[in-house]
Amino acid sequence: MKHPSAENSELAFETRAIHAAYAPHDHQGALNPPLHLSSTYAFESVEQGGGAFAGDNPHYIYSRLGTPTQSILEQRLASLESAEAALACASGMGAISSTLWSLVQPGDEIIADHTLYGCTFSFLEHGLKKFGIQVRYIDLQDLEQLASTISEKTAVVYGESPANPNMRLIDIAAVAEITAPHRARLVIDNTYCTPYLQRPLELGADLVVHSATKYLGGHGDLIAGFVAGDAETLETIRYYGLKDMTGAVISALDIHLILRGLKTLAVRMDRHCQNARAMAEFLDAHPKVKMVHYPGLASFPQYELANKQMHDTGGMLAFELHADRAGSARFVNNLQLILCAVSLGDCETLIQHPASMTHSTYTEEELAEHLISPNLLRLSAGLENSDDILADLSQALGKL
Ligand code: 4LM
Repeated sequence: MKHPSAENSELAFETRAIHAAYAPHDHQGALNPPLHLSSTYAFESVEQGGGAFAGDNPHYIYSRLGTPTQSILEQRLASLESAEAALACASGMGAISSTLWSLVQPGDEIIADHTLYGCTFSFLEHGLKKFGIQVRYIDLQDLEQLASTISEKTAVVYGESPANPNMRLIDIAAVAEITAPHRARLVIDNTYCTPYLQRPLELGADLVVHSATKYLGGHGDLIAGFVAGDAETLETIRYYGLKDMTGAVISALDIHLILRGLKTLAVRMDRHCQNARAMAEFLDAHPKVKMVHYPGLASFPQYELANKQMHDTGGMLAFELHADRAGSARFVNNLQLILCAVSLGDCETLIQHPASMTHSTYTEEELAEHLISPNLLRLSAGLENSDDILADLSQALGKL
């Protein structure tokens, strides 16, 4: 009997997250794919090796280009993101930088949304700009501004939805429609949603990038990333962006941990969403809270767009207190169960202050220009019982 992993496109998302691209019976019944701890692969002859290098035969060559276990992970990730191909990398920044190095050359422009994760902003602003790439930051919610800014010089349109940290959404299908007639490729960072909640390629994006450090790993014990899209572009990113430009190669252990994390992604995401919604509703009703940014609240300005393009409203939220920066810091310091830490998508509920932590790569002026409030706090809902999380928020708010 053939395990259905080989013909997996008919299976549901949750099933593919567990079975896609791997048949245990082809590997002595091992439920989990064996790890290949080999940096190099032996050829039977010079001719076979030369053929592998020339791309004439599919032999593994050297682990910077991929390993058998990595191929399973990449096929599984591609299946989940509805992509032809995927490339696993050593970090989210490794995936983003390998992708962008592959798509741009001096004289090109990147149009990026106003709000980006701090190191992505820094890579564009302090990295690529040094090499003659123009970066224009616009409000990707403003479709007229995009239509009047995009030109044949634009190599990439880049955004996150929801954006880290202020939760602004991009109407991916509408942006894709404007981008499609141009040479520009639309790249969406889907870290906050995971493919369980949102699939940008199905909405018309060309490439999707991820920090797999977050929900995909899910347990705060690895750093990894991936990019997915059409097979031809992915080949360029693997054999140029990653192989030659960044060398951001994922480790064997991290491949295993992501394959393990993917098996529980769907059930974890459901709980992350439930807990985030409980926190958002609790904070929204609290007199000491000025503003809550969560796509699942009816007061969220893009509530309808969230319902249209996301299957659920996610595990992340941001909020501001009726307090200054020092007061907001005191609130965080008074939390007991909720931990003050960057990163997101872990089992533990985490809180952080973007202006001084994840987004400290922006100057004070840049924070304002890029719509990031200096007093904003960001919460990543964990998997604890929501009563315990709400009790912790409540006691710390009580001390304000
Ligand atoms: C954080 N984020 O926000 P690696 N894309 C997005 C991200 O949030 C991140 C990356 C890429 C945080 C890290 C400290 C939307 C990271 C970069 O950290 O390189 O896997 O991903 O807390």
